[in-house]
Amino acid sequence: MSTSQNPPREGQSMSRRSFLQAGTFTVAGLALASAPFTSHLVRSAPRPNPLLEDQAIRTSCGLCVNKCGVTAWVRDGVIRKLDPIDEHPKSRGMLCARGNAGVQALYDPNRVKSPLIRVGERGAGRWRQTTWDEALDHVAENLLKVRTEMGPEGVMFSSTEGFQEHFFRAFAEAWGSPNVVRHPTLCLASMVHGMFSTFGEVPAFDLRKTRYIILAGANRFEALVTPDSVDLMRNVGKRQKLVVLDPRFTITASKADDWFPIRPGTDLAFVLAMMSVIFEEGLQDQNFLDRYTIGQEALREHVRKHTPEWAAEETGIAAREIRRVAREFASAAPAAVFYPGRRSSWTENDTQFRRGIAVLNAIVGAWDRPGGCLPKTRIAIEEPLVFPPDDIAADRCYDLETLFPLANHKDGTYLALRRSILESAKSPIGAWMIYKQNPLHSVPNTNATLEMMKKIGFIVAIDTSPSDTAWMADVILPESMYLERTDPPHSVAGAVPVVLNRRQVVPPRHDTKSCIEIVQGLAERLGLAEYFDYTVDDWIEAAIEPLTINRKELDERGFYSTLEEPNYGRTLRDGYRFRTKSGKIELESVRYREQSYPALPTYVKPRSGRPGAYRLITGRSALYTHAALQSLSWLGGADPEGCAAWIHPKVADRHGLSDGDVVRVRSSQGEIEVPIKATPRIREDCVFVPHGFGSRSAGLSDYAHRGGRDSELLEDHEDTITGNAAMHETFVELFPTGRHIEIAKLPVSSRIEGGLR
Ligand SMILES: Nc1nc2c(c(=O)[nH]1)N[C@H]1C(S)=C(S)[C@@H](COP(=O)(O)OP(=O)(O)OC[C@H]3O[C@@H](n4cnc5c(=O)[nH]c(N)nc54)[C@H](O)[C@@H]3O)O[C@H]1N2
Ligand SMILES: Nc1nc2c(c(=O)[nH]1)N[C@H]1C(S)=C(S)[C@@H](COP(=O)(O)OP(=O)(O)OC[C@H]3O[C@@H](n4cnc5c(=O)[nH]c(N)nc54)[C@H](O)[C@@H]3O)O[C@H]1N2
Ligand code: SF4
Ligand SMILES: [Mo]
Repeated sequence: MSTSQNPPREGQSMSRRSFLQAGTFTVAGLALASAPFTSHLVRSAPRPNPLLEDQAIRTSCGLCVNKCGVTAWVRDGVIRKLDPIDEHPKSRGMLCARGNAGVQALYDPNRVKSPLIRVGERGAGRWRQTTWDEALDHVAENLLKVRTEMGPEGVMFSSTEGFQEHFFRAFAEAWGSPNVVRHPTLCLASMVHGMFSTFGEVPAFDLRKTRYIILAGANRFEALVTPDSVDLMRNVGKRQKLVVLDPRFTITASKADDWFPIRPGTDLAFVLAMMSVIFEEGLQDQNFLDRYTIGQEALREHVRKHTPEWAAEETGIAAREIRRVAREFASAAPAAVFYPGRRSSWTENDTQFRRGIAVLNAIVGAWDRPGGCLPKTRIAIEEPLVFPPDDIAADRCYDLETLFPLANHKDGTYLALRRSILESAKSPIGAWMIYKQNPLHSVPNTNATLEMMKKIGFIVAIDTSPSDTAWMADVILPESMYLERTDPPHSVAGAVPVVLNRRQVVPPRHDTKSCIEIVQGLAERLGLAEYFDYTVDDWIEAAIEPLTINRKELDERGFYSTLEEPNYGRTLRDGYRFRTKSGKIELESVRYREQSYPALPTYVKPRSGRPGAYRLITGRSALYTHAALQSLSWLGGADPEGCAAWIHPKVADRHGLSDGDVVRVRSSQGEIEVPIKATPRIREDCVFVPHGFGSRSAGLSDYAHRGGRDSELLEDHEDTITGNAAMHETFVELFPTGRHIEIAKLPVSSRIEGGLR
């Protein structure tokens, strides 16, 4: 790296090319499917740093769930470059393309720069800039009005995880509303349930030591999850064999030894057939089964009929391949992992599929041993929240306990909650407080969410950017960006647990506040101040009290961990009780049986579409986080085709379409227009619409407006056990529009019209 690649000064721009060269990891995200996979993509050796005179401040990235370790190089109060932290146990020396673009996100002219109160129609984009005092008075007044008319339960709170989410949730609790919903039922609720109901916990995966790994639609080389993505990138092709099941030839598939373009929704058939082969050929770990599990006889009987020949019909994968994979997997065990996936919002039978994966890992004994699934540990830190003495008295506006008796009730269930609001004559919800969430993209069926918004009199979005959802709110309260905030430390459970630290790198550039300050401002106005009687600094001091490190050392290191290597075998000792009802690994679930759910992983044939319709699949790219960051020119500009829908060349021919032709994609719920990319990298019966494009907010740059909003198409199907959204149960039809765009030449301006300034 030469000095000419120094980061930009404020007002200066960095060319896309120099950004790409500077990015440690960018290449992986952009690599063509055929690009060679070399270890320089994940670099951990120290590199020459031309910025030595700059101050180096260590913190945690805030641009997605991973919270990677980052060093910010600061001179004269300006962040000039972000670098990875090489020895970080979670991100392991990686900072992805998005993480590098954090500099541009910070200096993005499109940020919300002060509190905004809507004037004119909702969504018309006319805002009045205001002071925090006035904005908080206005919000408090409206919340009190709702409390008087409807009780505290008339306010709904929704949020997505983050270092400051505690404060928002604590505010909902102090306020006293049970109508709280978090992101898991859009994301991983069914995976979590599948793992819990089998092992009593959600494991980590020993991907540094595993010899064989199966990823079913878990796109770890694009949808990054640390440390898993980095461990795979370092090992795949060397001492590890990778098998990928995905209807698309993803970057991950391009690095695999075997790629099977499985028919969507049939993965459990593959898993059951693997189990039938393993039992049939005596490849199971019998000692492990006898000692640690219950239900093996019932399971053996259950899978007998699920032969590879049967599964071949369901999945489209040849029986001999299923047999081969089953044998290879069992012979590599216990250093083998069938990875349970991350976004498990696929089908109505999703929890059963994820449980099937857990059970398969168990029968080969790939648990708590090197190279297998590993129980997690967590470093205890204090959480000095002061909670109100009384439990919340009011009932939820929907009967979650009856609908999904075994679901995680604390996090609510998004689709069921929305349905209850839409179906009631008089809305049970008068105000909606939204923290760090963009439901107009992330919740299936955008039109239904818009309808719900019409029934809610007052909506507040606490966001860092003018997202589509913020644009439809009545008040936007801008939170300071992660690089401008000191946050409470975050303890992340894992095979090697770690405490992450977030420290302010530069002061807020605009009139923004952090969540705790926003909550305190509201609490003061609402008579709840006593529950928020602390500062972030008080919190941090209390939180790290149990650690053998002080605040200064934590800030210098950027993280805290005590283990280098996993501690194997803790749950395999005599007398250990798994946190299931029986205390054993449950191949057959006691609780499922009690609730009349199938207690053994049970396959349900996926629904099929109307003639001429294609199954819609969705998912992410390495360059964006959900529907955020598309507006940054460093990312969007590097990825002109990213917004295009994938269709198979035969499908393109059938409809007379070629690359760049704009097609209308229609489902029962909505329609969008997107350019297409014809590629043999997708099955013929599927259409892939990349997630998060087609934003409508005029506060975002043109890049974010490219393509279509996939969520407009999704029907509201849900998993039967957890209520997790089921996002691959929708079928779409294609209608050429006759228009064509040069996708490589989509708008390159990052200016916006109207709105915020
Ligand atoms: N760059 C980036 N990284 C991220 C995120 C991000 O937004 N951007 N988000 C983070 C979050 S919150 C999450 S939950 C994870 C998500 O991580 P993943 O779940 O790995 O990511 P998705 O892109 O949603 O992956 C869906 C994949 O499943 C495939 N698929 C669809 N249907 C089927 C099917 O029936 N069977 C099989 N076998 N495959 C199928 C799709 O083609 C797609 O490749 O990523 C995390 N990491
Ligand atoms: N169609 C479809 N829907 C999906 C998915 C999909 O693949 N396809 N994926 C699902 C998954 S796995 C998940 S996890 C969910 C995610 O759903 P969301 O959590 O709604 O998604 P994000 O886009 O990450 O929204 C985060 C919002 O928070 C803002 N933000 C970012 N940082 C901060 C901050 O520090 N403070 C504040 N206050 N705001 C901030 C961003 O600007 C953005 O508007 O979406 C789900 N929905
Ligand atoms: S994966 Fe990328 S965006 Fe996510 S925390 Fe790490 S560096 Fe940031
Ligand atoms: Mo997610």
